[in-house]
Amino acid sequence: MTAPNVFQPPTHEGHTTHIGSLDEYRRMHRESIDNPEQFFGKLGRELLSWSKPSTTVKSGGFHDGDIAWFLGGELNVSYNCVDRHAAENPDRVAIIWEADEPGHDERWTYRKLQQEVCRFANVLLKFGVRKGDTVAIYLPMVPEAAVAMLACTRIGAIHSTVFAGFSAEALRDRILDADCRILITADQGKRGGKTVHLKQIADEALAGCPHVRNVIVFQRTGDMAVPFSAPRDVWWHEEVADQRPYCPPVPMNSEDPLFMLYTSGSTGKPKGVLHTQAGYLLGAAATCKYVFDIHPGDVFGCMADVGWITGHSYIVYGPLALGVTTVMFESVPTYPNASRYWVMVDKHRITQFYTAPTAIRALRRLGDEPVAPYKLDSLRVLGSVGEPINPEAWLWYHDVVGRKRCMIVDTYWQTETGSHIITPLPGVTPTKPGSATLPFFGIDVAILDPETGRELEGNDVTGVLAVRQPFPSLTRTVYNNHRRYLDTYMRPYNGYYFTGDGATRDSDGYIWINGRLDDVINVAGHRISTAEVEAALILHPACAEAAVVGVAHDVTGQAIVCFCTLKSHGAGDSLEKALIGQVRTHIGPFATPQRVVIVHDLPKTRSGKIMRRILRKIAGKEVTIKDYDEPESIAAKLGDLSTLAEPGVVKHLLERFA
Ligand code: 6R9
Repeated sequence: MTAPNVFQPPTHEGHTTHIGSLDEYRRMHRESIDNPEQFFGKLGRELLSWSKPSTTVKSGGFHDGDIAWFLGGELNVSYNCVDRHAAENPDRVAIIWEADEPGHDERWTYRKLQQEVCRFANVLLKFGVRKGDTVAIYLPMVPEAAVAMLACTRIGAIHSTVFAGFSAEALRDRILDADCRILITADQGKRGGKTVHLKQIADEALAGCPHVRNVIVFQRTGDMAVPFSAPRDVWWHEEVADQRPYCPPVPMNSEDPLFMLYTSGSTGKPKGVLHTQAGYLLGAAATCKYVFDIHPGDVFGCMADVGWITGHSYIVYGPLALGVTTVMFESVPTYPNASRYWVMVDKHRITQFYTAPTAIRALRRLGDEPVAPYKLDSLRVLGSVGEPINPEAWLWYHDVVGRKRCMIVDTYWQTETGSHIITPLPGVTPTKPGSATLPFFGIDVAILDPETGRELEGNDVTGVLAVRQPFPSLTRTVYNNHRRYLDTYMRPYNGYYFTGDGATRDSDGYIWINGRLDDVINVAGHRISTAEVEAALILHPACAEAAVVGVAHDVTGQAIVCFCTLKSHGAGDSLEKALIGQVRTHIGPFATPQRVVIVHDLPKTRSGKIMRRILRKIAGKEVTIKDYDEPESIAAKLGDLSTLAEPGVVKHLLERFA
């Protein structure tokens, strides 16, 4: 592996990574697959504290959907994430909160975190929450969001965190599906200088949730005009003031439910993906340790929101289980300007920085100047998550942010997997921009032929990404719908966990994620990944972002349609032609797009994922500007738009595509 596009893992003076070489990784990986009982039994003893050791390490399987890890064992997640560190290092900083207002931050020690978690756990008990009850959390990015989650785990309640960008309707559906009786929210949220009216939205949602007994309201802004109806509504600060700062952690069985998190499938209503105690926590802690090479004293900066799985595993559970400092960032990368991240990295001496390709591309679009003045010398590892990262963005991250001295970890995983499953490791994996590289411990990757389901052996193969054997942090069920769990993940390819993504194993055995299977376009028998076309488009100096979809075509089966945003405004036929040429030269004439449409904005979820479903329908002319005046027809044709960050983008796209 000496090709120019391969980057050897960097070394840092005076620092030794947990794993020292690719050979060592290969040995450990082999053992984790051949002897998972021994491998994970040992890891579970090393990384977690148990009130009762388990009697078996691994049981059950994909076929019956009865996977279980560490049966017979007992532990408490909040004890693991808080108490044991508070006992050893009470003054160590657990959470750095970087508020929306530039220059405002708070540092919470493990001692303080323990007291606040205990006080709030006692509040939950006061309001009748018991082991096994479900609690809805609809909070902005404040430390109290972590406190609420950890307090639930302390008493064995199951939390269902709903991202604070979701609408009232989406919140209502999730509260109803999980049958939550308690909602924890805030008066308002702050994001990029704007106010989010959380309590008002929550009230709207609750109009349809007669079973919710109490709403615990955290005061973020203190705006007196916020609606409040006692006795249902109570103030967080008033309630905790009356509580004792200690609450005994309830020992939980390894397979008791820990939390659920709703995620949308390609069709139908969102599913409540359920995770359990020990396996999930072990996955989060182990990946945090090895993928980010976390060592004591590190300051871990994950820029996700706690409302998504990335926030659960890599803001709250993973870093806190390891007893390091985690950063909670309330703002957006461009507020008050495009240097916000870098100011923060230098200020808090962040050692691992973790964000999404969409943010990297947005910042890259604004040039190198906002990054240049900052030292960024505390950084060792830069992570990427959520979607395939195109090589252009990867290289910018590596060169301009990482100054060519940081490891880039392109971490592939899902809400369902709970923690990383394919990713490079610092000190170990030579990286190739755009490849998630190699499987994590315990992940037995298979690439299947989509039609026959047969395994494609060897290298240089493309197919369906699946996993051959259970691993600790995999979801155990869809809340109240085990049938859907089996149908979605276990039945499509019998004996495998089906990821829903396509992947290629290249000639070196490296995995490249080709995106969701429905994003792979087949043009005249050639399978073309939308990600590949997008990566080609973005290489054009004028192109900022690209989203590519397949539309039905009479002759070739499917054809490629591209939506592009530009770095600076301007359009014209010549540029569209140049972008088409770009794809022809970078992939080949068979990948020539039928059309390139220049747009101001792409439809994205609030977590930054491009909603190709919408583009596919617009490009396929399933919906046109004529439909726009009939909201019902738009909804019927485009499906659920509740996760769309900027609803106005739909009209713009329809106009551009007319
Ligand atoms: C963690 C998270 C999961 C889907 C997944 C895949 C895409 C995530 C990726 C990636 C390529 C990566 N995805 N990470 N694709 N490279 N490094 O994002 O969970 O929101 O459930 O999304 O995201 O398509 O199937 P989730």
